[in-house]
Amino acid sequence: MANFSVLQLSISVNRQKGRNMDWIPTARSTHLPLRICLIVLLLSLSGCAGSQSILDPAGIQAERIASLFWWMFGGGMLIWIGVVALAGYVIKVRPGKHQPVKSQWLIIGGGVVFPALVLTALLIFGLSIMPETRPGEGERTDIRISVAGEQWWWRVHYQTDNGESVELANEIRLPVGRTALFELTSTNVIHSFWIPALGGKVDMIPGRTNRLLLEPTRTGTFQGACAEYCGTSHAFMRFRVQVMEQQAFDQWLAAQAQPAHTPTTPEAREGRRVFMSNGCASCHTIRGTAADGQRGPDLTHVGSRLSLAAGTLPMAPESFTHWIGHTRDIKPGVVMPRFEVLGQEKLEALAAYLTSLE
Ligand code: HEC
Ligand SMILES: [Cu+2]
Repeated sequence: MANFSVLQLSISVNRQKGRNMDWIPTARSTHLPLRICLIVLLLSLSGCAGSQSILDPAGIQAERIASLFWWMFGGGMLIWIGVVALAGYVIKVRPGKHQPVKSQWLIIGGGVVFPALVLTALLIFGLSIMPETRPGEGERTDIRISVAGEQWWWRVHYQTDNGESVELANEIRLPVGRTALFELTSTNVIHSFWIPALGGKVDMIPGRTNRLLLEPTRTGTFQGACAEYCGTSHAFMRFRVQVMEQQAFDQWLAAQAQPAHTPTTPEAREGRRVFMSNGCASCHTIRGTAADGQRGPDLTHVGSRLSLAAGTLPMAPESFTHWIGHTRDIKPGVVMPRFEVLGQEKLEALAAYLTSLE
């Protein structure tokens, strides 16, 4: 946006100098579609970098996909330049001067042989990438994570070394340089699991288990999202991926496997009482307490998460009160009812309790 206003400014300066700049779009004379195109172009450039970009890969599989993209982009540019050059030539050339046989060869060569060769080469290159992202049966991997697509959040299970399964939600942490095998399922509609910086997207189809291998190459926080329209709040179905050093990852997973902390402050204790007596426990599990509901996310260590409600709100006590009091205003269509009736004091007690569940 800043670039756009600089452009406008320089145009108006040029106008004041009395130069003939009529051909350049100006703030007043530009057609609206042209201005919109410019804005969209500038804004879309900002999508090339950052934590949710395929052009800024942070994993082996994503690097392959990015290189496929650049080959296709470069090749496409060359062909485009060739076609434009030919079109320019056709405009210049005088009719009737060239031989029909030669132009026939041009049509067969450029219209049949050339595209067939280019497309075959691209297909072979594309297929050669597949084995690295699709694991074989029984392949050895460093960690196994199963992720189920819910409406509209992610149920995540880690398989620990001693065979335990640890449940959490909307967050995936991975050790750098290790291969992770994802087993992707759904019990409702079709979702699609996608971490652009780490690899390609894979659908989550009811009744099937799809598998995906990812191997991150650097630490950092990346964005994941559902890439298949799955209902009203599809756009709010996101998650964070944190790639960390092996030791930090081991500590984190060990902490996640523990039962919930017992609240220590009076406010947090009151929060736990409110939680247990208002039906929250019928939908949410907090390991180590009587709460064992399955409908919603496991909240045992919800306070340690990076975000709330599948990437919709930042992790903060205010987010808890805001979410619990206004679920359906924040995420239309969610199963969890709005608990505005509890009143601010009880909502704050709940927030104190849930924040303490680190
Ligand atoms: C009918 C089932 C149901 C009840 C009752 C319910 N919840 Fe939920 N809750 C859900 C579902 C489903 C989600 C996931 C919503 C989403 O992100 O799309 C959720 C999400 C949450 C989250 C965010 C979790 C995360 O990882 O992002 C919190 C916190 C939460 N609920 C707290 C509560 C509290 C406190 C109560 C009681 C006052 C409660 N819930 C009652 C179903 C329920
Ligand atoms: Cu979706």
